Amino acid sequence: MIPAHATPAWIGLGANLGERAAALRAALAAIAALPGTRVLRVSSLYRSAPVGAGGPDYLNAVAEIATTLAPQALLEGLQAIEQAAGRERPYRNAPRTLDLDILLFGDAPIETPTLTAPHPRLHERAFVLLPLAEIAPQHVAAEALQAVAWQHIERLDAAW
Ligand code: PH2
Ligand code: MG
Ligand code: MG
Repeated sequence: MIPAHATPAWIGLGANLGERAAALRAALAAIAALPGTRVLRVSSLYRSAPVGAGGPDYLNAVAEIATTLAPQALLEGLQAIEQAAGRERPYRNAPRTLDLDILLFGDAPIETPTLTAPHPRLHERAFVLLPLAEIAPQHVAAEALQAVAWQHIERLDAAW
């Protein structure tokens, strides 16, 4: 049971190395297993070329969770899941087996040395905005979608 004081949050999932869909599936299960955390909704899978980086195409999705964890504890839980998936960080925006980003955490903005929410690049990226709009249209303005409409991205029909 997740109590009423749980905070809604939206997590961006991405991978462009290895068995991408399997990694995202495993990540969802691991997120659901974090203390005090439930996965409420999950978008479709989306495929796109890396934005601002090189390497193979990404698979991306967005999940809505409810959690009693504090933002920093959630961040550390997500980073542990990335590590367990073999995430390496040789340089900025390097291809990765798994990337889990806190996009939104509750209503109030968060600004700490380790975490900024809403995610600072949320509105620049179709690979975040499209899956987010699918499960949380209240958080995505039509103008934001129009601004990224030039970015090539494909929603996969395949089930998770
Ligand atoms: N993540 C990045 C950089 N570029 N491009 C796509 N298509 N999908 C991503 O998840 C992504 C990216 C840094 O986190
Ligand atoms: Mg990212
Ligand atoms: Mg990240």
